Amino acid sequence: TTISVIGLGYIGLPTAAVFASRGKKVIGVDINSHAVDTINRGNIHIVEPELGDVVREAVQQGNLRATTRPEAADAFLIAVPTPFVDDHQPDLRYVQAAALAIAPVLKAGDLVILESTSPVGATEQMTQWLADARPDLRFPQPGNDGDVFIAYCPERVLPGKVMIELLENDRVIGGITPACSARASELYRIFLQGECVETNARTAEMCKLTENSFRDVNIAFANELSLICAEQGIDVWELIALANRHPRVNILQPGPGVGGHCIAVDPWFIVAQNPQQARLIRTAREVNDAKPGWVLDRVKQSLAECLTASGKRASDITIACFGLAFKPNIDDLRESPAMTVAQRIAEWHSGSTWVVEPHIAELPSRFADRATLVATPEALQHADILVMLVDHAQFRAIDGSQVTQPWIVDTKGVWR
Ligand code: SAJ
Repeated sequence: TTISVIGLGYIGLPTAAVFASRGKKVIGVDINSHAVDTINRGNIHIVEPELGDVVREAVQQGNLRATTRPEAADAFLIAVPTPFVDDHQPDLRYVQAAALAIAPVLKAGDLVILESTSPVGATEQMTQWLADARPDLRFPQPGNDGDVFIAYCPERVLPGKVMIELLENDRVIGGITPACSARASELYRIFLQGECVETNARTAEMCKLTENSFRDVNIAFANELSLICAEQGIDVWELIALANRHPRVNILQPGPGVGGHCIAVDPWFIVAQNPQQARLIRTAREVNDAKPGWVLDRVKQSLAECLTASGKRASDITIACFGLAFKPNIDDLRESPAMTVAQRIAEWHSGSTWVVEPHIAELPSRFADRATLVATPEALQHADILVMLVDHAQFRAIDGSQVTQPWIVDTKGVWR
């Protein structure tokens, strides 16, 4: 079996590497020639623990090879981005491009799997694009098998734990027909330690969106509580810890907002397709998206109090932001609410803005010269206002006696 993985990003590359590590011949395809060259040298262009070793070995053993042009294979896995456009409508252009790219090399008996997070119906749509490009082949439809097998099998791995979760998580397998599901399960069993659970394509598409919407709604609940508690003078972290002692209550943690590439995006796919019904899901998105603005307002309020108490001018005040990543203990700054807050502070504040982010060596260029990257001790000693944005383990380990500032905006409950 030769397996082709289209899209060598955060999902496609680990998946390709794991198949190759099981002795399968894997052809990775990506339009980014820098990524292709990097992989062919045995290196990786993304950050994920343990991925580098698996890729290096797979390339050295000749099982993994990358290219910019699709070649014939027995199974094709599509793992390309599915962003949304301005009005939150899902954008399937990369899926379409991938389908059109593999269509010329498809043959009877091949398996095509879509892994990208997709709106309901996307796999049927992809099948149609393939069918239009290859009128000589019969494609499956619900109730009817074809010459080619097609399924939707979403990834569910957690960034930072991809190499473990890829093997261990159960896999939802949504074939266009049961025969398609069976073929897809057979493929994943090459490496999967979790279970393959078969269903149809539409249910599998909705399942992926549901998982991330569930998390978004639950984080929104925690974030809304944090606003309510601030009004009521209640410590939200103590409140949540107490409520969670109830055997059927399990509230998540508030923070500066929701980031990453999935949880802040996927619920919109449901909203876009079901604007009348998806009221709670939409509101959760709005609650989470509003949180960085609320944090900024708290910082402004702290500054006002600090000025009154100290008699200093705003231009003499240093605000230190702790953390930029989109969640703790990673270096990924993309779609990070902490980044949004820090950047907006830097743009608005006339004094110094400092950023403490132990996972990066320099500040992203979008800060221009408006902020400075400093180390934890310097910020703790010399900043006037502290803003805790990401609860990295390093920050949790800070001894409370070192934190003497009266003005603290703590979005993660580290310094309460
Ligand atoms: N967050 C909170 N409070 C919490 C938990 C998370 O504010 O209690 C924030 C994080 O700080 C971060 C955001 O939510 O900004 C998302 O982080 P996350 O750890 O919840 O999720 P991701 O985006 O890293 O990965 C999610 C996972 N989905 C679920 O847990 C349902 C992962 O399994 C998916 O594979 C991934 O999305 C994806 O690719 O869809």
